[in-house]
Amino acid sequence: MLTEFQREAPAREIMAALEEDGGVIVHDFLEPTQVDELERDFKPHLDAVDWGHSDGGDSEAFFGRQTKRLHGLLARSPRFGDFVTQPLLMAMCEHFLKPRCRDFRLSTGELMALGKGQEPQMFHRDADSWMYFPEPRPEILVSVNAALTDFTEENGATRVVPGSHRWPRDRKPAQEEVVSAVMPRRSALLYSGNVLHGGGANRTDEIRIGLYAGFLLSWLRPIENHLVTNGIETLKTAAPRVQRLLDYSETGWEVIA
Ligand SMILES: O=C(O)CCC(=O)C(=O)O
Ligand SMILES: [Fe+2]
Repeated sequence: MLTEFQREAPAREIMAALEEDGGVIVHDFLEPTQVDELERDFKPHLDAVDWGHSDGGDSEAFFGRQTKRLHGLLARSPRFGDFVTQPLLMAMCEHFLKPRCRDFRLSTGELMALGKGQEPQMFHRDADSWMYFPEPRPEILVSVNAALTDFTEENGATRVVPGSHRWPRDRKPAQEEVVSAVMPRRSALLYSGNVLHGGGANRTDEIRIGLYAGFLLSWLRPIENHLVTNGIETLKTAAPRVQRLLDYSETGWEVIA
């Protein structure tokens, strides 16, 4: 099961449930104005690309055909900086990542839109992007998928297999072990990089939009090169804590400036 919390719940209770089940739902995670502003900022960028377009890799087998995936999100919305540094996410990183690194980094920020006819995504573990990591693998990645629209059973709510972050690699989930992260707009799914999950099928005319951020041990290489996807000017003017999370440093970039 996925335990559901209000954002005001004690962080240690949320982290304990996340540790136990590999995922939790947090309601009212985004402020009403925050979700409106993020949606407004991203909309023209989503509208500008075709379905099936992913600017972070073109593996249709993994992402699907009726989906849009956008990166470089700080350049598209300055509010993305507040999103990725909000206290509950930082508490999650402190809890799961800080014991294994001096700091943590954003691996990637991704806007995940699922359109009509999107097929269910294969179950996977996001931390498998770092395949070479020795097993049993500790928590190296923890993520949030925040609902910019309602997530329903019909429109593609993320499917999660609670407890599977502790399963042997080859164990497959039975149907009754799968839970859909059904949640209203403004809620968020927090989950372990080791938990089996995948996007659901969208059998509606609605577009389901999730705002994803994955946080990684600072000594592993992020999926996204934030300097390239966002551009130097965006990172140069970001708040210091956002710069640190996106691994911006003063030196190096001037050679291409
Ligand atoms: O769209 C979703 O709900 C999840 C997508 C996902 O897990 C992924 O692309 O890694
Ligand atoms: Fe995933």
